[in-house]
Amino acid sequence: MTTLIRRIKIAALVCGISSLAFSVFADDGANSSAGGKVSKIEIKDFMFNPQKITVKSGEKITWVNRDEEPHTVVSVGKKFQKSSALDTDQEFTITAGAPGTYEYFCSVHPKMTGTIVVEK
Ligand SMILES: [Cu+2]
Repeated sequence: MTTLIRRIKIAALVCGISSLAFSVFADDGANSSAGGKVSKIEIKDFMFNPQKITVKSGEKITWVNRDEEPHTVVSVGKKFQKSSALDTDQEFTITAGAPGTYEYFCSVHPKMTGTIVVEK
């Protein structure tokens, strides 16, 4: 019961957020200089793993959903492009942009949070 109510509330939240996704992250000269390094974050058991990662600007970050439940990756403050709802084994990739600390969460399960630290 409570889960259902939570989902309805979250659905409303997602609708509010969904329209204006813009990207501070992409557009950084096609990231070729970083040597194509990709950091992977697994989504499993309703957690982002690792929950905190440090990458260099220009590197790629890929999330993959290993749960049976759909999850999303949404930047706090819309600092980078949000994912669609990721089904099982579906991936989402961004390119790290300006140095800084970026918090994100799953809009379906807002208690799921993670942090990306981008270094120069
Ligand atoms: Cu989730």
